[in-house]
Amino acid sequence: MNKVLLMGQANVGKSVFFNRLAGANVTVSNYPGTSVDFDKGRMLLEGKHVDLIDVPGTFSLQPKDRAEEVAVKMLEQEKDTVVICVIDASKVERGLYLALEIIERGYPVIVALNMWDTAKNAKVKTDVKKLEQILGVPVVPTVATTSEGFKELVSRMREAAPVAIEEITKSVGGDKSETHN
Ligand SMILES: Nc1nc2c(ncn2[C@@H]2O[C@H](COP(=O)(O)OP(=O)(O)OP(=O)(O)O)[C@@H](O)[C@H]2O)c(=O)[nH]1
Ligand SMILES: [Mg+2]
Repeated sequence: MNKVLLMGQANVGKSVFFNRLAGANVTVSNYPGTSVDFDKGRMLLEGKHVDLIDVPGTFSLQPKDRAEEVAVKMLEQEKDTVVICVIDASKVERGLYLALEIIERGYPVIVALNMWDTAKNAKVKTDVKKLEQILGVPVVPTVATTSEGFKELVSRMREAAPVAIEEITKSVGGDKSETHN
């Protein structure tokens, strides 16, 4: 794996993530043929420098504007990548749609439940372990503005691996024969 994509809806904290994870040598580029800007940097992962990209915010993988089109293209162009899918912890169900779409396409994903502080203040609780079981990918609560959870996030990126979508269907009860109580 030589690239990490930060993906998620608008305003979930992707750029704060990017600034925390990327060291120096950050460059801003135009996506070829568009006026859509994106930041690119490098992060250290298990002793190796890999590219880190702050992908434009997108609601889903069915693009509704140029920026979303770029987000989808960036994902599709990458083979050897891990996706950090950033979700607003106070609106988990909203962000899960995109996370599931990315997982369904076979990319290794790790989910960051960001703004965990805001969610906590609003008394919005998420059963993180349960969500991990359902999705089959690592889920880590984070507060990007303070770096809370970042150590765990980075150390668990190696656990991100492609998931067979049938496994998710099973875990949400789609296949009753596989349900154990
Ligand atoms: N309380 C709290 N605020 C956060 C957290 N992470 C990010 N923010 C704030 O949320 C706002 C949005 O953060 P950004 O990083 O710009 O979000 P983004 O996902 O890059 O947004 P777009 O680029 O518009 O898609 C900023 O004001 C951040 O300071 C967090 O974990 N907790
Ligand atoms: Mg941003």
